Amino acid sequence: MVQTGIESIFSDSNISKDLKIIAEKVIKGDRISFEEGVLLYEKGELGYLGALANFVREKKNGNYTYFNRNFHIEPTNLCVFDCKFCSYSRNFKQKGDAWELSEQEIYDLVKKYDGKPITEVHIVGGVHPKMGLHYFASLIKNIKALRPDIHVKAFTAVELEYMCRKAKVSFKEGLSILKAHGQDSLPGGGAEIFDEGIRAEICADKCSSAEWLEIHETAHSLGMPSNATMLYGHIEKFEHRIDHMDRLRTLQDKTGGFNTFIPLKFRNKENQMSHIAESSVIEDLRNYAVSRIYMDNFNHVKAYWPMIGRNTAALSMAFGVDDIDGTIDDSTKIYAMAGAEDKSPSLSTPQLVKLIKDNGRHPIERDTVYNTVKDYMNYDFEAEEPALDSIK
Ligand code: V47
Ligand code: SF4
Repeated sequence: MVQTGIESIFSDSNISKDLKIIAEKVIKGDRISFEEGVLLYEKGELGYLGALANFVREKKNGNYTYFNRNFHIEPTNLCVFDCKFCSYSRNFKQKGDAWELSEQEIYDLVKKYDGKPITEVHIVGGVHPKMGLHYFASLIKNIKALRPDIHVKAFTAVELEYMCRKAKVSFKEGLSILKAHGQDSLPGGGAEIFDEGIRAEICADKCSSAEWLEIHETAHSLGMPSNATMLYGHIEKFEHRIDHMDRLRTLQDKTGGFNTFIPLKFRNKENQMSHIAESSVIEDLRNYAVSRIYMDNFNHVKAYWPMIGRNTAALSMAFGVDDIDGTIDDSTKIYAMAGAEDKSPSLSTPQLVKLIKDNGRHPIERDTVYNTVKDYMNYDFEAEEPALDSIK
């Protein structure tokens, strides 16, 4: 296993004493404190952060970079909430270009993947008062009847809080109903930034940070794993990012139920925060690295390539990232509408494998919970899987 650049941290005389102490701790496998996390953001330059994050990444995941074969269903973009950063939702007064898929349209979408070796469906959307807990429970049951082999990763904590409140059930009851109908896990959305002051400014009316954490804790207690995201690069400060990660790290100590941490770069097109400049690619890479170093009890850090583009995703593999998500069909609109690099986010498996190999990493197709589905290091696509990803 190659651990590039780690010695340079100690030999470089330009590196301050406090950063050397942090590096020593990380190399020994000790946890860094809140203050040390903030210091990494304030003082850690790109080379230092990359070397340290790559050390952690290779210790946890070797040279592997994971991806999965999934597709997205977004039942609607109508939403009762008004997050200032959201380019995707439409409200009920000005429906404009809003969509509401019928049940049949959703099943037709699932059938499009008949015979395709997809392992996961990711279902999220706007929060629609007519699409409640029992509607979604039966929808999931029917999707599972069409594709019993598929893992259903569905509903952000924001959607779940609303569904449970409307159905007048506790989070535990609501999640148990969804689980009994076939929901396997939760995606990481809706977390944004946990700091209550920032949350009040960017997404005042949706579930609170405490509710987000309670829903994920409850899901873990029921045997439903989940992911966690962090929306960064808007009005938050470094200490808010560390506070966010710290609350997740504490919950992960308690439950161990998180699969992966996903930093999401704020994109500024067509939303109420368009006046805020986007973070630079360098800041994105620094942020992946600090996340990898701070989140010592998360096994994986994911770069969501449809959001940051394939070039930054490729670079991120040297800054702590070991997962670049999946071969996502172009039904994912949330980022295209917010100004993401990849307007039609679809990479075939051979393209994704090439991206990973060209960056010196070992491509592994995983399922949602990181079991290996296939090792692609020495795979010959032409000989073995002709036109695997062509979905018409
Ligand atoms: O919570 C919305 C973000 C999230 C913008 O769990 C924006 O595998 C940037 O959580 N700029 C939803 N981000 C998507 C999500 C997700 C994505 C991929 C994988 C997984 C997973 C989860 O999208 C929202 C919000 O944080 N978002 N608008 C924007 N303008
Ligand atoms: Fe609705 Fe989610 Fe957009 Fe917020 S981020 S407005 S909850 S769709």
